[in-house]
Amino acid sequence: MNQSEEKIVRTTCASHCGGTCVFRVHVKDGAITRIESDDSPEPQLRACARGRAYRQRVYDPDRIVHPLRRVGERGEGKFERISWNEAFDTVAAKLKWAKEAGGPASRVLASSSGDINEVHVGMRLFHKLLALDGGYTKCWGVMSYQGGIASVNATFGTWRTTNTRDDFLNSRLIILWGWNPANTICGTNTTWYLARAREKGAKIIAIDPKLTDTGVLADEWIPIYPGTDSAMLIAMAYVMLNENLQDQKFLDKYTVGFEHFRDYVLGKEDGIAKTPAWAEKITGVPAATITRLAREYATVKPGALLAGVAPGRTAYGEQYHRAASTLAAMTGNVGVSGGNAAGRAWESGSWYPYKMPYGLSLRPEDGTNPVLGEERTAGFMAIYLPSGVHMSNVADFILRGKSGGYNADPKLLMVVNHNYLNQQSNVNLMVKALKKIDFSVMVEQVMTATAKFADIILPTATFLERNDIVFGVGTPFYGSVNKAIEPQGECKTHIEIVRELAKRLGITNYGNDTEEAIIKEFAAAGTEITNYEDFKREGILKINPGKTYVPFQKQIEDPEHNPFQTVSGKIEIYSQTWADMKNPLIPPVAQYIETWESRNDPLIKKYPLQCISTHFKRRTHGQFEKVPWLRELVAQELLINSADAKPRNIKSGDKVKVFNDRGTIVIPAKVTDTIVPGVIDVPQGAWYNPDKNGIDRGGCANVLTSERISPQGAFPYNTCLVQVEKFQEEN
Ligand SMILES: Nc1nc2c(c(=O)[nH]1)N[C@H]1C(S)=C(S)[C@@H](COP(=O)(O)OP(=O)(O)OC[C@H]3O[C@@H](n4cnc5c(=O)[nH]c(N)nc54)[C@H](O)[C@@H]3O)O[C@H]1N2
Ligand SMILES: Nc1nc2c(c(=O)[nH]1)N[C@H]1C(S)=C(S)[C@@H](COP(=O)(O)OP(=O)(O)OC[C@H]3O[C@@H](n4cnc5c(=O)[nH]c(N)nc54)[C@H](O)[C@@H]3O)O[C@H]1N2
Ligand SMILES: [Mo]
Repeated sequence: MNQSEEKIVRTTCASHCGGTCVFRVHVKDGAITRIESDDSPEPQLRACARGRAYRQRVYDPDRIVHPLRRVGERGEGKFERISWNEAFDTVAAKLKWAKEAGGPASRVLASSSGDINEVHVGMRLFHKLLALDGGYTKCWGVMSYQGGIASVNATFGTWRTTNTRDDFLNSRLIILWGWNPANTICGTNTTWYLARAREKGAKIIAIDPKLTDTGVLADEWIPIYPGTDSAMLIAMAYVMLNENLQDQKFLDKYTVGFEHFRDYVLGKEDGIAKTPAWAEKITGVPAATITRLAREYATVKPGALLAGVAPGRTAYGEQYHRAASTLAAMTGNVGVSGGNAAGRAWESGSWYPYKMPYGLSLRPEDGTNPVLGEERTAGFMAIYLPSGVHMSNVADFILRGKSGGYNADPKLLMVVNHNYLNQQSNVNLMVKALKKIDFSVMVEQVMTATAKFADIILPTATFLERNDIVFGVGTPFYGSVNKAIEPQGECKTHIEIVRELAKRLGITNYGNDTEEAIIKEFAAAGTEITNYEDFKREGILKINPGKTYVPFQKQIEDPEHNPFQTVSGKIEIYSQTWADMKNPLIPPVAQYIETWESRNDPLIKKYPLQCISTHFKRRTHGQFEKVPWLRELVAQELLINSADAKPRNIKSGDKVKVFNDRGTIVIPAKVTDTIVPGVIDVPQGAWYNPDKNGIDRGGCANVLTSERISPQGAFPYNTCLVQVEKFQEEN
C-alpha cells in the first residue's frame, strides 16, 4: 500500500469503564488522524466521548516514551532518561535484593485493571513473573464492588447475576439504584437499551443522592442520603410483609432462612419494626414514597432492580447488596426475563458464560505464589485473601510492616495498571508510605500523581499500539484489539517487559510466547472464536445476538436438576457461612447497620457534609485527565446544594476548600439543586497536586476518604464527612 494512503484499522476500546466499543482508527503515515466508531448493522457498539478522544491520549505531550529514573525527591516529578537495559538491570537487581533482604513477601504487587477485560494485559503476566521468582505479597479487594462480591457469593454462590442488557426490553419496571450508566457505560449499549425500554413503556425510577444523566431518562428521581440504602430496602420489605405482597411461593421453593429476615424486619429480635417511618428518619426519603415504591416493585412484574455498586462502596456496603437481592427474591424477580437478581448491576470480568477456558484467570503454568495461603480469586483479582494485604491497607503495611502485625517489612513496590496514590483512600497516608518504601517500579503510560513517586518508570503501550482480545460486559461479544500504530517512542508491551525481566532473574520457564501467539492460543482453547483470521479482520464477534441471557433461569425452571451453587443449594437469604463468622457486623440476614461518619456521628458537628465521589463523564478514574477535548466537555467541580452554599456565601465558580482531619483540597464549586442538601460530590479521579502547604490543588477526592475497610472488605469511598468553606488565596 502507498505509504501516504489512509487506512482504517478496526479495533476495540479497552478503557477501564467496561465499555469495549468498536473503533475505526484512521491511520496515515503511521499516525492516527481520527477515530470513528461502529458503522455495522444495529445494534451497533458505539464509542463514547472518551473513546473518540483517545487520539489525544496517545499523543499526550506528557506521555512517557522512554524508561525513566528519578533524580528529584519522590513526588517532585524529576526524572532522567535511561536505556531499557539499565532500567531492566536495575529492576531485576532490586527484585533480587528485596527477596534476600526482606523475603519474597517484602515485594508488593499493586495492580488494578488499567485497561479492562483484556486477555493478557491484566495483572497475570506480572503475577507469573513474581510467582516464578519465589513469590510476592498480593493485595486483595476489588475497589469497584468488594461488598457486592461478598454479598452475591453468600446469596447466590456465584458472582454472575445480571441479565444481558437487551433484557431491559422485557421489564415493566426498572429501578436504577445508585447507577448512572449514561456516564459510566458499564457495558456498551447499556443506556441505549434503557432508552429503548422506556420507549416500550417501562417505568424507570432512579434512587440517588443526585440527579444524574441517566436519571434524566427516569420517570422519577428519589433523592436519598448516602450509605442509608439498606434501611430503605428493608423498609420496603416491611411494607410487602405488612400488606402480604411478597411472593411466598417463590420464597418457600427457592430460598432458605426468610423467616429470620422477616423477624428482623418486623422487629421481633430488637424491638424495632423497620417501618417506612423508621427509614424516613435515616434515609431522608418520605415514608409515603417508600411505601409506594414497595407496592410498585411487588406488583408491577417483571421488575428489574439494578443495584449499582456505588451504594455498596460505603461502610457496611455488603448489607445494601444483600438487602437488594433479598427484595428481588421477595418479588420473585430472580431468574426471570425482565427481572433481575439485584446482585450487582455492574459486573466486569467474565460474568457472561462465555466459553473461555481461562479468560482472565490465572492458569497452572502461571505458577503459584508461595507467599499465599488460602486464596479465592475471581479472575485475576483476589477477592479474599486472609494471608494477603487488603488494597486499602498497603500504606499501613509499608509504614508499619511486622511491627503492625503484617508478615513482612515491605522493601519493594511494583505498580502496574494502577494510579495507586490517586485511587486508593487517604492519599496523605499513602504519600508517607511512598516516601518510605526502599524501591518502587511503575509500569505506566503517563506521568500520573503516582508515577511521580516512582524510582524507575517503565513506559508501556496503549491498546492502540498492541494486540489483544477483549469481551463485552452486558452485551456478549468478543472484540479484537488490533494494533493500529507502532508504540510511541520506546514504549514496550507488558509481555516484552516481563520477558526481559524474567531473563535477568534467571527464570528459565517463563515461556517464549509472543503477544500474537498468546491471543491465538486463547482463541483456540475452546472459545466461540472458530475462525481467528475472520475475527481479527472483522474486529468483533457477537455471541448469540438477539438472545437474552438470564442468570438462574435454569435454577428457577427446573430446581430439581439445577441447585444454586450455595451450600444449601438455594438462594441464601440467611447465610450460615456468615452466621458462623460470629461477627455482629456480618449478620446472617441483610440488616441496616449505621455507617461510621454518618449523619448521626458526633463528628458531624465539625464536618457537617457527607462527601460522595462519583465516576466522572470526562475521565475513567484518573485516565484521560489531560485530554483537551474532554476538558472542554465538563469541568472538575464540587457539586453543592444551594441550601449548603448560601450560608457559606459560596457561588458557582468560587474556589472552595473541602477538608477533614485527613486532608484538604481546593476546587471550584457548582451550586445546584440536583444534589441532596447535606451531601456534596467531588468527582473522583482528578490528579492529586499538592501545593507547598500540602493542600491538594488538583481536586483529588481521595485526599478526603478514609482507608478504613468494611467488615467484608468493601472500600467505603462514599462514607466520608467533610466541611466546605470559601477559599481565600494567600498573597
Ligand atoms: N474516591 C473514590 N476513589 C475511587 C473510586 C470512587 O468511586 N471514589 N472508585 C474506585 C474504583 S471503582 C476503581 S476500579 C479504582 C480505579 O483505580 P485505577 O485502576 O488505579 O484507576 P485508573 O485511572 O483507571 O488507573 C489505571 C492506570 O493504569 C494506566 N494504564 C492504562 N492502560 C495501561 C496498560 O496497558 N498498562 C499499564 N501498565 N498501565 C496502564 C493508566 O494510565 C492509569 O494511570 O478507583 C477507585 N477509587
Ligand atoms: N466515565 C466513567 N465511566 C466509568 C468509570 C469512570 O471512572 N468514568 N469507572 C468504571 C468503573 S471501574 C466502575 S466500578 C463503574 C461503576 O461506577 P459506579 O460506582 O456505578 O459510578 P458512580 O458514579 O460512583 O456511582 C453511581 C451513582 O451512585 C450514586 N451514589 C453514590 N453513593 C450512593 C449511595 O450511598 N446511595 C445511592 N443510592 N447512590 C449513591 C452516585 O451519586 C452516582 O450517581 O463505572 C465504570 N465506568
Ligand atoms: Mo471500578
